[in-house]
This record gives sequence, structure tokens and C-alpha cells, in this order.
Amino acid sequence: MKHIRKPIILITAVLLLLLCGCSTATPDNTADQATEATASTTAETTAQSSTAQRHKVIIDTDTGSDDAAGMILAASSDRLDILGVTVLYGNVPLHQAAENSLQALEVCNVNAPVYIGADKPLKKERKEMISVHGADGMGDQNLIHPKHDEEKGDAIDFILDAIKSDPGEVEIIALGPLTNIALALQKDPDTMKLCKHIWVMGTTGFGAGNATPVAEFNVYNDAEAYDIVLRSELPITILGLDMIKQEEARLTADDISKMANGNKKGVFMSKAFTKLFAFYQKSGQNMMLPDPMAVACLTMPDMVLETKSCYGAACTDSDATYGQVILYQEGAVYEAMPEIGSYNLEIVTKIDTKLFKDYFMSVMTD
Ligand SMILES: [Ca+2]
Repeated sequence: MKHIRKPIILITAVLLLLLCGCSTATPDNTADQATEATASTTAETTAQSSTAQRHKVIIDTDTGSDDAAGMILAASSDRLDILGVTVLYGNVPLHQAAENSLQALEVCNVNAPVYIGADKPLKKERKEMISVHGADGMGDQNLIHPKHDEEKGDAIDFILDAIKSDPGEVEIIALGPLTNIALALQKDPDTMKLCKHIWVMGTTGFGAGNATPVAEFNVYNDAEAYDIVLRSELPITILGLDMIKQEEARLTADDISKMANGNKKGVFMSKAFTKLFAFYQKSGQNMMLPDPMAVACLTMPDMVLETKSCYGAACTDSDATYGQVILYQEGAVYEAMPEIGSYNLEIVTKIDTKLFKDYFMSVMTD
């Protein structure tokens, strides 16, 4: 029976992915093409197309230094409109994460509201850990005291209101645990169905973990939240650790020194990376840039050379595998493949690492 079922699963998956517009690294292609087909003049087509290419995003983040660098890429890009930033626990205490976000925005002269979200995982007890980014998440350099304050409102309400007021247009870039997004899904699943796309830095990809041998830090912080988001059927693209670990994509001592002599953003980040870079150097490694690479999937889409459709499930019920995300790849043969019917995520499987690094450095130095 399984040999008969597989083509049906594949056809269903392809149809679903086409409907969701998430079969490639640039998920709004389908929407763009549809928009262009209805335009009556070339001028209208061009205008609509360039508008469609700007992503309206909410950045959901646990702002430590690499999140801040990702926000700087986002705030420096003419491809994105940042509607707001929602913070949650993870790297640093909540209000510190908000302040770090305001710092990153201020360095780019971008004013976007910053909202406070979840202070703990859905079910798991939260353990305070010493951040590898420094106690303040930004290298303990006393960098900037931002002019603006965090907003009074709640992050979950902000996410839902933003999606409600622009249905089908708002995308979320998730750079921390997925607790805020899971809470929004629990509070108002119908509104969340109108979220255009979720871009996620998380999971091990097809490689090893960093929280445990099988789990990546963001998933390990709240695997229950990942489970809810993966089951939501929202279009999701995930960038995993395997892509980020590639040597050519890492920051070297030479890069840090170029940033220190670069522009305002480079000087700021070279200082903010002090503790994180030292942490890597202690074990003789260059520094990974997880959150900047996740943001660059939108701001430098040419860097994404390949994605694969997968069915992903987060492990929530075992100490040993807690936070592992099991990925069933489209086209692979699994003797005990569950009857999934569709693939629920796209995962990035090939990055032009040189293009990414050149792009990152150009934002910090040009
Ligand atoms: Ca993060």
C-alpha cells in the first residue's frame, strides 16, 4: 500500500505548497506572478511588483548580540518594512532584550515599536543561564542608552493586531524560541491563518545540535511551542544550524577588526560581539552568525541556493530527545513513514556562504 500512497502524498504536498506559495526560497513569487497577470499596463505591473517585493515583517527575538546584528541587516534593507519587534525570554532578561532591540534600531536610525512578550516557555520550567553574549546580551560594553522606550502593550496582541489589519501580508522573522508565536496561535488561530509566512532560525537542520547532541538552543527552550507552530499549517521556512556552522559563513578576528574600523553599525556590532566572539575563540573557532543568516534569507534571497520540503515534528516527551526536530524529507524513502498527507515546512539546505559573508560585511563597513 505504501508504494501506492506515496505519489498521492507527493501530489497533495505539491498542491498544498503551491497554494501556500512556499515551494521556493522566495515564497511571494506566486503572489507576485498573480498580481502581475492582472495588471493592465506595464507601468502598473512594475509598480505593483516592486511594492510586493517589500516584506512587511515583525521580528520576534530574544535579543542578544547576533539577534541585534540580524535586526541591523533587517533595518538596513530596502526589501523590508519592520512593523515592530516582539521580544521574549531566551538569551537575556525580557526588558534587556527590549533595550538591546531599541539599540540596534537606533544605530540604523529606524524607529519601530518594541513589545514585550513571553517571559517563560509554555510548559517547561525556565532555567536562568549565563549568556554567552555577556550579562546584557551585548558584550557588556555599555553601548547605547536608547532614546525610545519599549511599548506598554503586549507582544501577542501586537502580532495579532498587525496581522488583522493587513491580512495575508504580514510575515514574522523568528530569531528566538517560538513561544510568542505559539501563544498567538493559541489565542487567535483564525487571525494567525492570515499570517503570510514565518521565517525561523531554529532546529539543527540535518546536522548536530548545540543545546544537546540532537537539539538546537531555540527549540530546546520550548519544544512545545515548536510543536504548535509546526502543526499550524502556516507557511514556514527554517534555517537550521547545519547551514550556519559552515566555516565560510563565520566571522573571523580579521572581520571583527574590519567592522571596528567600518561604519557606525560595524563599530557598534564589533563591540557587542566582544563576549560572543571570545566564547568561540576559547575553543579555537570562528563565530557563527545564526540570526543574521536567518534575516538574510529575506534581505539577500540570492544567497539561498536550495530549500527542501519536509514534514517536521518536534520531540516534546523525552528527556533525551527533548527539542529534537525530526525531518521527513520530500522524495526520501521511509519504510515507516507516517501518513502525513502534506509537508509542513521548507528547510534551507544550501547557502552561498561567500555571498552571505560579503553581504554581512558590506552592511557593517560600507
Ligand atoms: Ca536569537
